[in-house]
Amino acid sequence: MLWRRISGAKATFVTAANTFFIVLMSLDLQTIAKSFAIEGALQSIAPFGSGHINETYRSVWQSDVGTRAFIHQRINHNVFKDVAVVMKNIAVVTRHVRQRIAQTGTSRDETLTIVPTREGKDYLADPALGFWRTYLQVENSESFDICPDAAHAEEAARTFGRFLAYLSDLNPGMLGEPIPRFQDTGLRYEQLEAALQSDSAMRKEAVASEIEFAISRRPVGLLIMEALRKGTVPLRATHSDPKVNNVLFNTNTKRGFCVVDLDTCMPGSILYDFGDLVRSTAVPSAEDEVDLSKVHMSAEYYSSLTKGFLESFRSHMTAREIELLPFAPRVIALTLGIRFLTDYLNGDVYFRVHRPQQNLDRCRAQFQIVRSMEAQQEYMQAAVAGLLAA
Ligand code: ADP
Ligand code: GN1
Ligand code: MG
Repeated sequence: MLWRRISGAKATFVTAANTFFIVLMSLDLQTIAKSFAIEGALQSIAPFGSGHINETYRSVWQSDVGTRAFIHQRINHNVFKDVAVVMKNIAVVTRHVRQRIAQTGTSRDETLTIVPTREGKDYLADPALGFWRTYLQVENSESFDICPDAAHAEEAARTFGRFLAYLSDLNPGMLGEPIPRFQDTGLRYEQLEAALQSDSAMRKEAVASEIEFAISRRPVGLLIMEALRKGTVPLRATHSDPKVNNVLFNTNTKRGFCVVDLDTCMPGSILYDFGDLVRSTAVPSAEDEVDLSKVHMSAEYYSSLTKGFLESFRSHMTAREIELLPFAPRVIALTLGIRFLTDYLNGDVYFRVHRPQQNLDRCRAQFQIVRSMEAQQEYMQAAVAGLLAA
């Protein structure tokens, strides 16, 4: 398919052989950008961000009122089968958060603003070009793939905590499940099993120790789902992808003020959100780091994250949520490691890869994070207790 070839060319941008595709891509991108209700003249459009799932571009427009930037995203239809559910959830969440910011929030917080198509729809669905949406670019903002320091960690957690607090009175039933059973670690084990059975990419032999690792940690892996199932932790409206690069910081004040990447907002446990925040933020190495001696959870970052999160979300939490809080990062690192391993076994069909074995390296790094968290479990519990007592 033409668009696939064009997208593939994006990664190898510079070679002369790709020029033809780059020109076409930019024409298609212009068509896409111009399908949305934006005033003025399009000045430029270029790739933006570094996510594993969607493709993100930034465009700049000039009009009578000045220069404005927009974010265009191609929604990954392989991952998000029902784009209508994704976009409805985002509309519900942003409306709710905007109301809460106005009523109770600090004035510096913002949320995403969907820019409709010229037909007034929340997204563009085109048989050749795919599914696209557009947001206003949040001005004066920056995000970090690797958290720069403990102060940013604390601020990221405080910002996610505020976001969850805004959502705390949204009936989770108002949200659909854009990816069914997304948070369910039990399902991730089932998917690993299925991948092993079919061994479609014939990679099973190489990952015996990773499989053994995953199986040996199963009881801890199921902790959050069991609590949800028994009803000992509540089902809430959650973000479900609170990576550190999904919080925007103000470039001047350095304060967190906007949570983005709302594709996976859905009913679930906030333990998943806290856990994912810690596993992505408190590990100051790349997600696919191959030198495992560099991969560990920073106790300092963990404490800062816990402090920031409790500060803004503590008043909404139940006793059981607090009890499980120090275990959540371990559950989520294990779960994500299993997801990377499964995708590696399936031949890299879900997470975007830029080199062979990247998903296996990502899996190994997550399992190394699990080991690091296991070694620091007592500290993680004591830090929560200490902060609550303070
Ligand atoms: P992905 O699902 O691929 O991670 P995101 O929605 O997180 O895509 O977008 C990628 C990056 O683009 C984010 O990490 C953030 O830095 C930036 N970004 C996304 N939306 C906006 C926006 N509306 N304003 C400013 N930056 C944004
Ligand atoms: C994906 O879209 P992105 O890159 O923020 C994934 C998350 C993983 C994350 C790991 C819909 O997030 O679940 O935790 O990669 N998103 C989806 O980096 O699967
Ligand atoms: Mg993202």
